[in-house]
Parts: sequence; C-alpha cells; structure tokens
Amino acid sequence: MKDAAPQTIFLKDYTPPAYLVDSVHLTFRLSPEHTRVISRIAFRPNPDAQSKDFFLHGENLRLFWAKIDGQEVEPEQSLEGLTCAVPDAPFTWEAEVEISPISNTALEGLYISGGMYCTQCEAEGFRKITYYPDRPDVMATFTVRIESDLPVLLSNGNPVAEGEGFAEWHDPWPKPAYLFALVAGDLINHPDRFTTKSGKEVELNIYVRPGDEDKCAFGMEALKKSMKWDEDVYGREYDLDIFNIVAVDDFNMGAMENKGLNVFNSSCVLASPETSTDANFERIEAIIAHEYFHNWTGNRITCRDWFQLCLKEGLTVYRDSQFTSDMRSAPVKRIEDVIALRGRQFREDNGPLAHPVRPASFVEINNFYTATVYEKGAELIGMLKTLVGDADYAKALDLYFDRHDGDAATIEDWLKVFEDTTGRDLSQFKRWYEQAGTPRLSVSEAYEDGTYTLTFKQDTPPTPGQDQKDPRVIPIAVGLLNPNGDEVVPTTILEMTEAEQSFRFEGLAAKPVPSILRDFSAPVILQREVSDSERAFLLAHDTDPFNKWEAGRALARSGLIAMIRDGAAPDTGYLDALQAVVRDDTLDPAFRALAMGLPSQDDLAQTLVDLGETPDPKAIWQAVEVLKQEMAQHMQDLLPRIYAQYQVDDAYRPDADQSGARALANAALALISRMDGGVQAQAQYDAADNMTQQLAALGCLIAAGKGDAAVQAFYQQWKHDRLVIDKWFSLQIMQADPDRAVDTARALTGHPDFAMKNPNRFRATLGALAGHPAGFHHASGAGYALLTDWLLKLDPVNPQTTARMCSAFETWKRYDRARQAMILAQLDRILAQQGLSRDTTEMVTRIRN
Ligand code: 0A1
Ligand code: ZN
Repeated sequence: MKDAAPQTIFLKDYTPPAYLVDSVHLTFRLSPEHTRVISRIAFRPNPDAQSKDFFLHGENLRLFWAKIDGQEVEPEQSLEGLTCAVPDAPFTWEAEVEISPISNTALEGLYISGGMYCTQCEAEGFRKITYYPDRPDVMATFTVRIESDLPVLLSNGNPVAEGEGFAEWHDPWPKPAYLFALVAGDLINHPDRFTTKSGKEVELNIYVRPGDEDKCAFGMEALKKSMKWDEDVYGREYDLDIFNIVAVDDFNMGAMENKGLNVFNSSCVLASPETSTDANFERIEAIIAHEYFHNWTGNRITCRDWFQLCLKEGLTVYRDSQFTSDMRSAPVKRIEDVIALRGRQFREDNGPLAHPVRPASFVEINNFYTATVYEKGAELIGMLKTLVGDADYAKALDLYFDRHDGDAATIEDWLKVFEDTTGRDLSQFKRWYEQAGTPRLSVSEAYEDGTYTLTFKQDTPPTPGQDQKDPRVIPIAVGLLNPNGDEVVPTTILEMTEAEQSFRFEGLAAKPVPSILRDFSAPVILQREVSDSERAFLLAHDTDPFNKWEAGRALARSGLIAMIRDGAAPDTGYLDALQAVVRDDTLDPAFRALAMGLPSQDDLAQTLVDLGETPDPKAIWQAVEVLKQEMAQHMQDLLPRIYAQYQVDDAYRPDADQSGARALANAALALISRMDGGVQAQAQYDAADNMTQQLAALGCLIAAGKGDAAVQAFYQQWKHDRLVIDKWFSLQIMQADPDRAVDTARALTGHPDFAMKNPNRFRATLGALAGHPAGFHHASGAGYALLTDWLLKLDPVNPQTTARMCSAFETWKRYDRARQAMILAQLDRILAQQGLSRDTTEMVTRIRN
C-alpha cells in the first residue's frame, strides 16, 4: 500500500467531532509480536456536530472484528482509519485488533524499551493502539485491563483490581486519548507519599529498571516540591490516589504528562551525584515539575486541537520556570532561559522554520513541538503577567481553572479570562500568538531641560507566509541610572502599542543612562547603538541582574565581532570589566560563572549576518579561542584564587549554592587549563567524586589536547551506565578541534556502543556534531554529509527524531555559496529517498524553501 499524499491541516477548518465518547474500556493481552487490544467504547452523537460521518483513526492495526451494539459490522478501512454506518443515537463500539510492539521503532503508540512495554500517545500515537477518534477534544473516562505475566502493570488513574497475570485501572477524569498510558515490565519502585492541602493521601512511585533504583531519590523530592508549590502558588491540588513516574531509556522527547502515569526519558529523571551533573539535576527538577504541572494545565484543561498546543505548553513552561526561580536563583534562571531562547527560538524565528506560537497549519504535528510553541509560548505568558500585574494574573488563572476545568480549550478562551478579569482588550496582544518572527526594537534618546525621552520603533521581518506584520503590544521594562551609577528611576513598565512611540521621564538633573528591557521583559531584539563604555558602566552599576549580565555579553560580542571582522585584538576594556565582575565576591558565583560565558558561535554567526557579512565558522571559532586565551592570561592571578575559593568541601548537594560555586570554579578551571596545559584539570579529574567535577575536568583535558588517557579511563569506569556514556559520546565531539569534529563523530558512530535506535545516543553523537558550528559547517562539507547519511538511516526507523534533527540545516542561508550548495545537495538527497517519512519530508521541504 502506498502512503497517502501528505495533507496540510488548517486551523480555520476546525469542526467539532461528530461523535463524543463517554467511556472507554480497553483490554490488553500483551505479547511482543502479537499484542491484542480489545476495546469497548460508548459513543453518542455530538449535538454540536456539523456531520454525522463516523470515522475512527487507526494506523498499522490488524482488525479481527468490530461490533456495534453487539452486532458484528464490516467497517471500511483505509490507511488512516475506518468508517462505518452507525445509529443516530448512543451506541457501543467494540473491536479487537493486533499490534506488534517489538517492531515499533518509531516509539509512538505501544513499544518495547529495554524489555519494558510502554506507550507514547501524544500527539497522535493512540491511533497505533486501537481504532479511536484520536483528537484532543474527544474526552472520556478510561478503564484498562492489562493481561501479562510481567510483575508491574500500570495505566492511568487509580488501581481497581489485580491478580495473577492481570491488573485493572480506572481513570475517573475524562481525558483525550493522547494522555493514555500503559507500562508493563520487571520494574522496581521507589515509593513515597504526599498529603495534599485538603488532606488527601497520595501514593507516589518512581518505577525504574533494576540497577537504576539508586537514582530515584532526587526525582522524588522534586515531585513532592512540585506538588506543594502548585498548591501554594496556583492553589492546584492533585486529584488521584496515586501518581506514578516511569523511567524509559528509549524516548523521543524529555517526558510525557499522561494522567497519573508520567513517562520519562530516563535522562530526565534518573540522577545521582556520581553520574549526573549539576545542570542535569536542575533540568530534572524542572522537567518533573513541568510534567506534574500539566496535571492542571494540559490534563484537567486540555487543548481543543493541536493548533492550541501552546495553550498547555507555553503555560506549563512558564509555570515550571517560576518554580525553578523559586527553588533556586530567579536571576540565574532568567539568564539561562534567555540564553536558551535566543539560541533556539530566535534562530527558529529568523529562518525558514519560523511559525507563529499558534500555527495556522501543519502537515505533521510532531514537527511543531518547537522552541517557538514552548519557550516563546512561555514568554507570552510572562508578558501577559507583566501587563496585567501579579494580582490580576492570579485572578485570571483562578477564573481559567474555574471556567474551563474539564474543557478542551483554545487561546481565545485563555485570553478571554484575562479580558474578563481586567477589562482590557487583548486583541492586539493576540498578534503575539498569530504572527511569527522576532520584533526588532530600535531605540533613540533625547535629553533636554531635565526631560529624557526614549523613542522606540518596532519592526518584525517577514517570515514564511507572512510578509506584513502589525505592531504588537510590547512591555518594555526600563530603569534609569545617574551618571554616578545610582538608580534615579526604578524599573518602570512602558507599554508600547504603536509602530513608533516615545516615552518621557521628567525632572532629571542629568542625562541618565538607560537600562532597557530589564529582566528581558519581551522576546524582542533590542537594537541600540551603545558605546562600549556605557556597556561597561551598566555591567558595573545596573541593579537589574539580567541587564547587568546582558551588558557584559554585549561587550564580549562587540569585541569578538571586531576580532572576526577587522582582525582586532581582544578588547582590554572588556577583560577589565569582566575581571571586576569575577572578583566581586558580593555577586552570586552562579551569576559570575554566567558572566564568564561568551556568546555562542551560532549567535556570532547571526550577528555577522545582521551586519551584512557572511560568517566563516572557522574564523568565529578561532576568535573565540583567542579571546579565551586572552581571558586566561588577563586573569591569571585571579583565577587560581577563584578556583581555590570556590571549591566545595561539604558533601555534594545539587542545590543552587553548591552548583553555583562549582560552576564558577569550573569556569576558572577551563581558563587555567589554557595556561597550565591541563595539570589542574588532571588533578580535579583524579580527585573528583561527582560527575560535575569529573566531566568539567574531562572537557578541559580534551580541549587542552591531553584527554586521551582520561577519555579511555572514563569509558572503562562508566561503560555500564547508558546515561554517562551519552555524555562521553557528546563531550568528545563538542570539545573536538573543528578539523577533527567530523572524524570524531564518524568514529563514534562506529563504536560498539553507538545505537541508532536509541534517541539519546543518536542525539549525543549526531546532535553534538550539529551543535559544533565550526565542525558541522566545515568547509569540506563532511559534516553535512555525515549528518545526512545518518538521517537517511534513521528516517525509516524513527521519523520523529530524524525530522527534529533536520533543523541543524535551518541556518543554511547564512553561509557562503559553496556551503549553501553543499547543504542544498544534502537536502535534495534526503528528499530523494524512497518512502521518506511525512515528518522529514515536511521539515526538509520547509527548510529548503
Ligand atoms: N507533552 C510533553 C512533550 C511530548 C510531546 C510529544 C511526545 O511524543 C511525540 C512526547 C512528549 C511535554 O511537554 O512534556
Ligand atoms: Zn509540556
């Protein structure tokens, strides 16, 4: 059978489902090759429907029989599902199908990972399990019976019965099929309990494969903190008797919020000091919170259709970032989030894959789990909160939960609760959801007779399918400093609504220095001619930690650009200003570590493009190397003191304080290694009793060209641990010299531990290469060819991960003609592959246009 031609689906074509479902009963007879799924589904006609056609999604299912109200029927089957004549009244549908979990390498639907059965149904995986109206606006209660000899049999909701070879679960909360989950395996649980604020006792479990049981404690603490935080901050309580988390090795994404049964990529839940870095711990805490918070923002209130994905994802990312800010350091979290936003979302928004936070069309929804939907979606929530204020934000959220509990809602519903709460008209704000592209905000200033005027102009470049952009509401947080460094106007929110708009500050004794877009109050690109001396002034005096960091980053960027463009020497003004920050013991060490970071090479490439230049990835890499060397030299007296001062003597804790100290000491170590040839790094490597110290030292040794022995020793020490070996794969590539990166990656794809079918290992290898700009964009084109070879191998196995990794090519238009031609040739090679998946076809087609 031939695949149907991929169809574009449009938001404007939404129609309500023809039939609604009241309840679903499923029986699974598990077997690797021949799992049987027997369904009994209570349907009723939807009074709001525009059609009476009965259609059930279903893919790769072998149908044995189907019945309506007990009478066998002969449905008409197609590649996408089936149709059947049905009564114009409530009826019961029953069917039995067979599926083969063992052959499911796409990891959507029911599959087997490391001997464990598990499911992934978001977005459209349930249709690979049984025939069903697989759309989020069809919500039903589920009762599930699992028959298997495996000891642990889990599904959503509460357990209702279990016995020899079976278990039954009932989920009383109506849900869409994408939240269905089943897990079965020989698993070990890490148990705990939580009492909700109204006194409900909840059993908590983290289930893992034997051998991983020592890596659950941190995740469990994070879960309990998340449950408490959602009660305290949003008033949201948990609503089942049990909450289960399962760690799975083969998983396309980070984790999944299935009702009462969250499934996690093992890299996003398993943690121990010996095997996980501080960054891993922080990420795990955030992802556990994210999935837990979905219980209200996603599950109790879900999305009407997949165009509304940002309704649950933007809000839930925003909530998890609030949680991390509360648990750790808010300024540090904000800086980290903005680095990630600029690195992934601005890049996406600026290229051929740009799309609105709420897309208007898609071919394959899996291609829209993007930084735009998630991270920019979260920025929109933050702006909304800034515009309405904290108190009205809290009221609007209460109204949202009251009004829409149990609904499949839309962005219109979401904005309406804010309009009803505040009386504001949010129609202009809605443009943020509908228009793609990052606004450029240019600023000019004037000072006369004590009045200081800031004039802003906003402009958003065209994006695919959207040539014209309308002005958006932009909350611009501004503070003003006196020339002596005192703050004369504390943070004020300017609400920009026009294409061009001026704001006046009166009664100022002298021309102030503005600190604009504090705390990164809007996801825009600020374009302002600022002298290096003003940047150094803000780096020294700004009271807003984000803008203080931003000033240092801008200084570093302008110095690097001068080095790349004009062959300038490293800017000593920057080095002096940085040194002052690094030595300032009143500043948070984590902040100082962030200040020592340089703009990414990808960021520098884009900055050059914005200046009308064609970036040379190797030249960018070299400039960064030279600057790092200068930093090491310039601070050579200070760095050993910092390194020694911020050694942590206490027992390892992955908290903000300790990890901040380690981050600063390790940033110092990276520079020290440039001066001492890796002696200190080797000492740290040998003494390390935690992965943060060990991996940082290993990175320094590889970068110093002294890593061979440690690389071998690390492998011998950790070859039994899949997650640590992922780090081993990626670090070698990340730290490789640009001329060696492709060969290193290629050699690692030949390593016996390379496993294409495991998304983590694939990303650790080919993703690391794509993340090494000077290696990936090597003038030989070998990086492009190697990635393409592997994408072509992976596509028939796992289309979702293949398609996502195609975004490595999204910046192709930045580069010179020779590189462009080589990339286009590889993209054409991908498109020419027989039977290329819909996922990859859509991505490559969009990138190429
Ligand atoms: N909803 C999950 C992310 C997710 C999306 C799709 C997946 O498979 C295609 C898996 C997970 C979250 O936001 O965490
Ligand atoms: Zn999510």
